Amino acid sequence: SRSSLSYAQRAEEHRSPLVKKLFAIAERKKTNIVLSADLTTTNELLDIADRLGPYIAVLKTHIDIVSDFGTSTIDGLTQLAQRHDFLLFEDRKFIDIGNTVQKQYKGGALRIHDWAHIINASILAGEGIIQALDQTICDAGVSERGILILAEMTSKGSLAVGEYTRASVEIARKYPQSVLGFVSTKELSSHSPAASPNEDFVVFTTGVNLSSKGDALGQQYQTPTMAMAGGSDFLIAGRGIYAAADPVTAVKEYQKAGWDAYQQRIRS
Ligand code: 6AU
Repeated sequence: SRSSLSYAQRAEEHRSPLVKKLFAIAERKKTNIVLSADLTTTNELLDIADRLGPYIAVLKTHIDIVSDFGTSTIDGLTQLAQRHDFLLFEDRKFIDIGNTVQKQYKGGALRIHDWAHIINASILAGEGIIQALDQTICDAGVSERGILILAEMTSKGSLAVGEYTRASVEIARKYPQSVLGFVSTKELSSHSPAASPNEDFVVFTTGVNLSSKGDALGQQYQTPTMAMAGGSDFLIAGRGIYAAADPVTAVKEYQKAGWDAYQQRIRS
């Protein structure tokens, strides 16, 4: 099955140039860590990206929380992504009608389409949101842009479960050009028949922490080992890494835990 294949094997078979690049980075750097860099100033964001860049595959931003956001924020991130060989994922969680999300994605103050390789979106509004983002990506003709559908959420009492999660998978299958996979707590697509025999969605799992079970505002965590055993491909961790006393030591611990669990999975 898909989860016993290596990133290198999956890179070879995958139709998406962006997924090929992502898997190649993971193999080269031996990391499946996505740093959730939820820092609120440009200096702090760029500093953590520079220090932890060598150990991560993807840097995830919430660019709208950066209080002094500007061209230097984006230029800095883009340069560091090239220097340290990682991709940029803007965690904007698009959720509106198609016409609005196209404007939020392509232009506006944040110019997300210009610099973020990966974005995420919710299907609460129906298929039209994915259609709209897919259209923007396909029309722009830039191959290195993709969407993750937010099929579940890690917060307590999340309503993104059951039929909603199943519908996320069904919609993802209709947009193979732009939908790379999911943000979810576990692998989802093997439970229902694939539209194509080559289907290979990438699973990004958030709510990952080595030492905490949650926070005071409803976040719920699992460990890297649990997430990888559940079929995750990339582990998103934020406070567990950047808020540690020594973030470099912490990111190396997450990198090792994630990589060991991955190797164990492809061996079994
Ligand atoms: O490791 P943390 O708890 O410090 O940060 C988790 C990060 C945050 C959340 O906005 C995000 O992951 N997140 C997401 C994403 C990535 O879409 C979905 C979700 O269900 N839960 C979650 O925490 O930046």
